[in-house]
Amino acid sequence: MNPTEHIWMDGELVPWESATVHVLAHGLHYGTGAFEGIRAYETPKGTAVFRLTDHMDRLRRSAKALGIPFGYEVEELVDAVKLVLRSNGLKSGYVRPITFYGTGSMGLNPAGAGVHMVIAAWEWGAYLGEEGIQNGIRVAVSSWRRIGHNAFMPDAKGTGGYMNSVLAKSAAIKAGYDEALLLNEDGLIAEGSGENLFMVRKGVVHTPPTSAGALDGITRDSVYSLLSEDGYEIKETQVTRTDLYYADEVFFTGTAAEVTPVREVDDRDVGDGKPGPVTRRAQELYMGTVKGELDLHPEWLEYV
Ligand code: PPE
Repeated sequence: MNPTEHIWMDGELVPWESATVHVLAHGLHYGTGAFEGIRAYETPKGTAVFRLTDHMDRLRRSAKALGIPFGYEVEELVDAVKLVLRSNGLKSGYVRPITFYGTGSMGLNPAGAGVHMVIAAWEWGAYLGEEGIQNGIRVAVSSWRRIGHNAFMPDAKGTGGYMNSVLAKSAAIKAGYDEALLLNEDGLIAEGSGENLFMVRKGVVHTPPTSAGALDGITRDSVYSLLSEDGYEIKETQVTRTDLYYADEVFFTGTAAEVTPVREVDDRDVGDGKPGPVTRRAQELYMGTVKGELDLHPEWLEYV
């Protein structure tokens, strides 16, 4: 990770090294926080942050669901992100807003702990490798189940829930795969450790619903619209592990992962083991849109 110059912390820019938190912060002990992952791209009209307002609105929603006080207007945070990008001279990059409980209270009840809001940005290349974007990645169904709606909130981006993703990701890497695929308690596909899943079978594109334990991904929503507007039949469907073994194409979507083809599931080739035409089209449409080369959804680009 390459440090940048400034991080925005509770309303002001501070030097990267000074953006620190006390070791007794509530969020550190209990995972009481919410975060976002956003990307900014260089476009012909200058740097644009992709669906910035939608990301900040999801942060507000996550905090609301988790009961964390949110002392900002979404617009103020949108401006803060632009300031962070400008002050660091970043033409493109990854933006990480996070809100969490700080010090002032120990024990599970967070009342009395201050709430912080931080926005950092840095350059971040292909999340699952450039090779993965080109030729696809190898994934395996995890022995860890995706956190369920009875115990936590898979569709809120709460920091504590990510221990579930970390366990699944680490086990997958240790076993020699690139990424983990998580089932929910009913054995249906939820999502990857940090990505949503799409599957193509008999010409129809499917993605699991949020009720199956998937995050309401903004890339998922974007790719859904782009493919649908491009004429593809696409729907939210419950997807089983076997569906993936029979699928013609599988791909992941996410801010960090963008559109990453999956070439193997559980040591079985997906289709003929190479990224298929729908996956390629999704990549073209998505990357063309975020980079402002296609003018399909100009409202998604928020210029710095
Ligand atoms: N599911 C999970 C669990 C998830 O973390 C992400 C984003 C997605 C789906 C896709 O959501 P969206 O980015 O709105 O399309 N994961 C973020 C963090 C990854 C990380 O390693 O940290 C991201 O992609 O920025």
